[in-house]
Parts: sequence; structure tokens; C-alpha cells
Amino acid sequence: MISCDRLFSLFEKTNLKFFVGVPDSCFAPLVNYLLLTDKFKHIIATNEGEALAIAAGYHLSTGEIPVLYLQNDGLCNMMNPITSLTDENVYEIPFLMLISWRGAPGMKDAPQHQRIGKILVDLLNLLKIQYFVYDGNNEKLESEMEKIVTKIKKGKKPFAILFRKGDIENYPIKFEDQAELKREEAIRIIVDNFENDIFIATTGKISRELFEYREERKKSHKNDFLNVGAMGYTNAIGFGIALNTNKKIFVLDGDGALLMHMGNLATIGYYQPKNFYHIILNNFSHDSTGGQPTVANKTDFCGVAKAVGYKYTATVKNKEELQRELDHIRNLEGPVMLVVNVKRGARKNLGRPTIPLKELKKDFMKNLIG
Ligand SMILES: Cc1ncc(C[n+]2csc(CCOP(=O)(O)OP(=O)(O)O)c2C)c(N)n1
Repeated sequence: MISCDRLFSLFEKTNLKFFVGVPDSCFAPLVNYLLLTDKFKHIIATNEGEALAIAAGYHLSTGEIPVLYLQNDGLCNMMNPITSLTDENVYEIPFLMLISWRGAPGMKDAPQHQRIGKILVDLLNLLKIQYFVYDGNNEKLESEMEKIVTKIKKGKKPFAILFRKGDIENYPIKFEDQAELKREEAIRIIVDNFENDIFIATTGKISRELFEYREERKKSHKNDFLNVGAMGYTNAIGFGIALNTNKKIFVLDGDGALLMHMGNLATIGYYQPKNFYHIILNNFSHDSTGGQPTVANKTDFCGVAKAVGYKYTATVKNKEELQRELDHIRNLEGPVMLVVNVKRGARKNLGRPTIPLKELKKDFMKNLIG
């Protein structure tokens, strides 16, 4: 394990001053450190492809080496700019990646991390990206760091350092929250209001809370599709379903997930699915990975949705407003967007789905198609 102080003193020594990325729980301490210091420039991007493009802009305007932090799932979001912008056949732009290795061999992790965990090293080899696996030996990392940065600079090539969960020592931060409602409370109210409709839930704790609520009430999961991976695509899955059923589709989205692929909104607005109800549980943060802020506090989701063709939008801040809006949208045609402002945080004992995902899919499809 390495402390943030030690890690960042290495970055300072090697003159790495610019950080951009998308949070992952493994890097929560690193992001907290960056949020609390003004020694380094830091941008939290909406997706990893964007992060790399920002990093490329940094290099083009300074000649310096940018540092990217990302979960290995995010490497897939970066694939296009890696092969067609920064690659040696194109602009040969150097950068350092800090990658959290979810699903690493020998480590227990959720199903959505299994494939990428297994192929990460092969993927880096295919991309001709050299890497160093941090193995807990801080002296080794310290002695390698200088060489790594020299290699990046000389070869004008990317390099990756791989970390696993627990490798970086906790660096606590206290985030301020003004919201009244807990996310789980909001989910319960919404589900209770639309018991027989279809729910498509986004990556992270939103899916987990929906699953546990059905379990607690001894209800089946046949109305729910839990998009446990593929962050940012939940609303698109919901739209694809809405095209082929008369049932009402409720998408439970997060602000981080919505921002990750916000172009999806324009597709939904254009095609006007009448049975599409888009609920954004907005805690202005990536709560599932530790509460790091998103850019949602300066984004008017309702304004964007309206501008691309959503028929009705509203924002609610408490139980009473939520109930009033749920009663109102009950008889409205979609696409509808309801932004529900919620607090960061979740129950400590929140579990993960205990039923195999393929079984959940089977029940969901049987219920939907017959
Ligand atoms: C491509 C990709 N990048 C990063 C992650 C890590 N990740 C999982 S959940 C999450 C935060 C989601 O935030 P939001 O949608 O706002 O929901 P919240 O957790 O706040 O309820 C992140 C960043 C991921 N799963 N996939």
C-alpha cells in the first residue's frame, strides 16, 4: 500500500503536474487528494475518452506529460482516441495512465469486471502500451518512476501503472451535501408508485438498491433490468426497450452516468418514445465510487432535455415534491425527465445482486415478451 503523500511526492519529483480522469473506488484517495490540493491541476472528466482528449490538449499546449486515472473498464471508452489520436501512426502524444485493475486474476470482483480484468494485459500489449504492475513495493515504484517518465518522454509513448483495490491508502474528505432525500428513499417512493411498470437501473448503487428493495418486499425482479456495467448506457437500453413495448419504461439514471454519454439524450428527444420516463437521481457526484463531484452542479439537465425534445421536465427536492410530480407524470406521454436531488451516501450493508444476472435477464424477458 502507498500513501497519497508518498505517491504525489513521486509525481512532483518527476514533474507531472496535470491530472485528468474518471473516478473509480480504487482511486478515491487519489481523487480526494487532488481535490484538496492546489499543487496539481485537476479535471474530473465525464468519460475516459474525453479525459484522454483533454490530456492530449494539455500536451499540445505545454509539451508536458499529462496523467490519466481510470478504471480498466474506462480503457474501452478511450480506445478510439488511443488508436486514432495519440497513436504513433497519428500524432504520437505521450501520457501516463494510472489504471485500476478491477477483476484482476485472483481477486474477487463483480461479474462486469471479469472480462476486462482477464484481458487487460493483453489489451495493453496489443496497443503496444508498456506497463508496470504495482505490487505493494514502494521502493520499487520509486526507483521505477524516473525511468517510466523518461521512457514516456523519449519514446513519445503512453505508459500505464496498474493498481489494485486497496493499493492506495485512504485519504478521507468531507463532502458538503444540501439535499434532503436519501437516494434509496427516493427509489422506494418511485417503485411504490409504479409497481407494475418496467425499471431499467444504472451502474453502481442505484441498481443494488433497487435489487435489495425488491428482495426486502419479497417481490420478484421480473420488472427490472439492472445495468451493472456499461456505465452511461442505461437510458439507451431503456430507449431500445421502449421502442418495442407499450409498457411504461422508467430509467433510473445517475448524474455521473447521464453525463458520461449525454448525446443519448438527443436520440431519445428526437425519436420521442411516448412510454419513456427518465428519472435522474442527482447527488451531483459519483457516489458509488466515493462521492467525487461530477459537473452536475453547473448542468441544467432539464434545460438540455427540453432543448432536445423531451416533452416534460421537472426537478424535485423533497418527498412531497417527488410525490406531486409522480402523480403528475402518471398520465403524461414521454419522453419525460424528472430530476430528483438526493444526498450522497448509502447504507453500509448494501449488498450486490444475489441472483445470477443471466437468470434475472431470463425472467425480465419472459415478463416483457411472454
Ligand atoms: C466506464 C466506466 N468508468 C468508471 C466506472 C466506475 N464507476 C462505477 S459507478 C460510478 C459512479 C456513478 O455515478 P452516478 O451515475 O452519478 O451514480 P451514483 O453512484 O452517484 O448513484 C463510476 C464512476 C465504470 N463503472 N465504468
